[in-house]
Amino acid sequence: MRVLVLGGDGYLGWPTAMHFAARGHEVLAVDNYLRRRLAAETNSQPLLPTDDLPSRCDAVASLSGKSIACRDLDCTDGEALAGLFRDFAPDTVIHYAEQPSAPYSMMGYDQARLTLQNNIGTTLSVIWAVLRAAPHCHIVKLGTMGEYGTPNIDIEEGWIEIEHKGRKERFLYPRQGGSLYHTSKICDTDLLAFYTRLNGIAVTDLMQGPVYGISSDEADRDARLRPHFHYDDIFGTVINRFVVQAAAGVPLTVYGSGSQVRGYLDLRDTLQCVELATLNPPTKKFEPRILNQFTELFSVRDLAERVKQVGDGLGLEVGIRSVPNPRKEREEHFYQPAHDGLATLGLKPHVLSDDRLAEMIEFVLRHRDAVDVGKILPRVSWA
Ligand code: USQ
Repeated sequence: MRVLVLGGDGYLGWPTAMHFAARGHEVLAVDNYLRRRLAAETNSQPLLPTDDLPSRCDAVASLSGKSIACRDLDCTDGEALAGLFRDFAPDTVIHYAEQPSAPYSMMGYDQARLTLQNNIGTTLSVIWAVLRAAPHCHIVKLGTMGEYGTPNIDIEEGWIEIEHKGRKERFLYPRQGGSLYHTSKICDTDLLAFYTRLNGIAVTDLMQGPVYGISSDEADRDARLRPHFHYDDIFGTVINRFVVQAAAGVPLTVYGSGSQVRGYLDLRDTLQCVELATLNPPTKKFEPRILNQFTELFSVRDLAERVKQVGDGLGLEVGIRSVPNPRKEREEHFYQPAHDGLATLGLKPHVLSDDRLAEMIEFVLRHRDAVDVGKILPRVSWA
């Protein structure tokens, strides 16, 4: 297949490009390095520096003989993106080209505007590039479980049937984002649903939970192929942050009571899920397929205790502290999201084992000198 990866420089985009190239697909990775720029502006650089896309594509070619093409392009530029679709004629576009951080989106007006303009702008450009230049291309879009929030009823996979005054209708599941970032993804889903309803384009919207992990099978081959790994309060996700905190001797930063539950997954399972979605396009026309993408539920407190237990086993003395929650989120809440769709397509989850956590902590210990503890405490408040 011809696979276009938008956001191909990112934590998930780069391993995705390598994963598809390793399986013989023709891959074009596109990025304008927005996340790198925002990380530099907010002093949130990753643990280790990473090369730019052309250098990493060269490294893949010399190590494996597989080629990944790359382009520096702003995906909000609809004309340029449509031109790219015309030239490359993708069978699938995997759309990660978004500002991915909830805290960043809550910093102030400029960051709020950038998040909305970039995220909704890229999604609109992708839809129009498909309509204008590649009408049979399947859009695989990375959404987020955070679109649903934490409602006091079971969360379905994207859709819910509601009976009201004796009549029934099927709707997109009600959404309530916990940050402006999550709200931008809700808008993306609405755009995708609207244009699918109108034009019958093929869309899969993957509602993903927080991802953890340092590497992937392809990235393990060489240090130059590792994706960037954030542990700061803005771009780092919670398990990655706890692993670095344990290695650096900083007490784990549990926000509030730590009873918040989310659905987590290993980075390698993101790759599996995206591949399963790509190889099995949706069968219903005029409706996006929505799949909930996570493998295990944990509370933040459970995670902190797991990381502490594994870290202590490695001879570290890991502390846990409750810091005032900088976010406005429910801490005590019901959480029961369905996630059968990807399992039905064949997902074989990697669970969060003690070995996996130990491997991650040991990796960070080898790079302990690169940790800047000034990036750990939360700097952005929702208030
Ligand atoms: N948390 C802590 N301590 C920390 C960091 C986070 O207790 O040091 C808590 C947060 O309050 C939250 C939970 O851990 O309750 C998850 O936070 P996170 O920072 O790992 O995840 P989040 O900001 O929600 O965003 C991440 C990715 C985003 C993706 C989302 C999936 O950055 O791109 O969409 O996970 S989800 O959370 O399901 O919306």
